[in-house]
Amino acid sequence: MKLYYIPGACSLAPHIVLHELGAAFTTERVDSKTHKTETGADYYTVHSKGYVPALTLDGGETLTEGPAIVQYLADNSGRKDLSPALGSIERARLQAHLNFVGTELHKAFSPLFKPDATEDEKNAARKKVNLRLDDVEKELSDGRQFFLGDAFSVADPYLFTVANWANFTGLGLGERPNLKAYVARMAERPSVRAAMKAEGLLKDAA
Ligand SMILES: N[C@@H](CCC(=O)N[C@@H](CS)C(=O)NCC(=O)O)C(=O)O
Repeated sequence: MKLYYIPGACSLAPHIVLHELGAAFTTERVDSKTHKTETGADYYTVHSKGYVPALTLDGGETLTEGPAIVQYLADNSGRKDLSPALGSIERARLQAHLNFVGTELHKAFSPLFKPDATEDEKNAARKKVNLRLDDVEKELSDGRQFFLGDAFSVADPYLFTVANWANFTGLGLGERPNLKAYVARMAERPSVRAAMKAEGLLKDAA
């Protein structure tokens, strides 16, 4: 398998899942400005929409859309603990959490990464992100260790990746003790450290 990624972008989530699974995979970095990959290939030939992540499977098929990729990886791994059984209420909750991160939190951040966004657009984005981070804080306030409850699932790499953007956009995680502790805990997880190190995000890591 080959994962196409931009360092620190939402592609970090499937990258973490691949490490979590101990899967055999390679990576290819994509330049977000030129849409060329590190080998000089035109990324649009991999993913017609030009954004990451994309995962090319060993058989040559390419999967896109982060939530679909992490679900596929979980379903096709030997690890039954990363995603609840098909048809269960817990499975629907996993889908709800992946969708929440994708459509409510991830996309709320987008203007903060756009060089041409106006200050008004950025302020509106900060307001929306704060609202959604508050939602996550409330959900974590029952003492759960992971996004779905007491067990790590493929929703965690996605929530960690996106929530952590607050630390890179000057927004910060604010007065949200549960979310701060969650992000700190996830940042110490070996799969998270391995993926972040591979993307050059842990400069001082050995
Ligand atoms: N709906 C897509 C969104 C992916 C997305 O927003 N990717 C961003 C990075 S987080 C990207 O590649 N931006 C660069 C570009 O659009 O050229 C998914 O969930 O996979």
